[in-house]
Amino acid sequence: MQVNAARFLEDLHRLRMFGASGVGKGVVRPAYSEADIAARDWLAEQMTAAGLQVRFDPMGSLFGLAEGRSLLLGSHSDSQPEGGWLDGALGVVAALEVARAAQEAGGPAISVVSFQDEEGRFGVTTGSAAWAGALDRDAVDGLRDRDGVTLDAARGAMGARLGCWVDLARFSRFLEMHIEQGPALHAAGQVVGVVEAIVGIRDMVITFEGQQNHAGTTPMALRRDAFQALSAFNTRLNDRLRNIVTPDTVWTIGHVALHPNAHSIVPGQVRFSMQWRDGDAARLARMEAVIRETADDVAQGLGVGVQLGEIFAVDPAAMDPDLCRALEHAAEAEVPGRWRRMPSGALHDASNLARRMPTAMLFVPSINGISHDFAEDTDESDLVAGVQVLARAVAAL
Ligand code: HGY
Ligand code: MN
Ligand code: MN
Repeated sequence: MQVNAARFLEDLHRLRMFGASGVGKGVVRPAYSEADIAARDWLAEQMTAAGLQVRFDPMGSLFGLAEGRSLLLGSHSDSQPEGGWLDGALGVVAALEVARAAQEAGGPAISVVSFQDEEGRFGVTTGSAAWAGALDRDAVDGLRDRDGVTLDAARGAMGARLGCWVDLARFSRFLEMHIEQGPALHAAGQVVGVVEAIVGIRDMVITFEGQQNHAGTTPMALRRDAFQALSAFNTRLNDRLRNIVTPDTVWTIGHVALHPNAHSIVPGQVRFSMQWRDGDAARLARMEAVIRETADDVAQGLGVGVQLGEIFAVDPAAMDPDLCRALEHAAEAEVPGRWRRMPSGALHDASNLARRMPTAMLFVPSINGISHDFAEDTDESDLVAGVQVLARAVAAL
């Protein structure tokens, strides 16, 4: 099987024009945005041209279906609010290229997918979670983004494209190519990472309710300042987590909405995201207990109210050993000695798929380990080497 490197790179660059940020190669293509839907329409055309049958499922995930039972390859084409050109897009275009190369070589049959909302505008890996049964398909409608828009309203923008669910039994295995999004491969001068396991994640919204008041006349001792509650929570949490985390554990407060967010008003409310990740589900549960306890302590101490929202959870997922071996053999053949086994600290659609079929992932380096930023990039020679490893592994399967 021979991939066409020029065709692959050209398609990758064409995809990045949908929602191009104008800053470097960055993209702004969040789930269900105009740019996201236009990108999916363009991808659907490429799938049709490759002889695949196009189907959008009820979430808006786009499938290019081969006839009969097939391998499934792909990733996602939605982006973070400020995203790079490769996160997700690489895996979708690599899948398309390998499907075309396989057809030109006379087999095997390969289907392609671009899952919807991997980046979690409405939760965490929403499209693949609903498809694979990790999320209740009937309960997704009411999920809300950070501006309060419901998923049902947002996906309405996809209109008549939306069809019925694709039967999971059509697919024998799932392979996802992705950028590493971290520093390990780039720092080591390596070209390929074979993912052994993907970390688990917990994500919730916390709200502190204080008392909005005048910033000039309200004595410090009488204030119930929501920002001070967040500040105390963050400091105390970092201190209390120290005893239970490992150097690989991560936690992030990434979105903060302070109300009313004005210079001369003591803030009355703060609503913020609290996310934590680790490869060990038991540690994730211990962290949750500490987070809840710390939020309660801060609320009591400062006389503010606290609400803890629903938790979005994806458990740590091991990759399929046989598929990993196929990727390792292909990596050793294509880039001898320049690959490694590694965990993934980023979440992927593969986490949900691993519950339902043998699943594996392949990484290529991220320059300086940067991702979820317009500056995200990878050397084109590494992109091509990665897709060649993927094609070789697929041929061997
Ligand atoms: O956040 C993640 O790990 C993924 O990029 N959605
Ligand atoms: Mn991704
Ligand atoms: Mn991402």
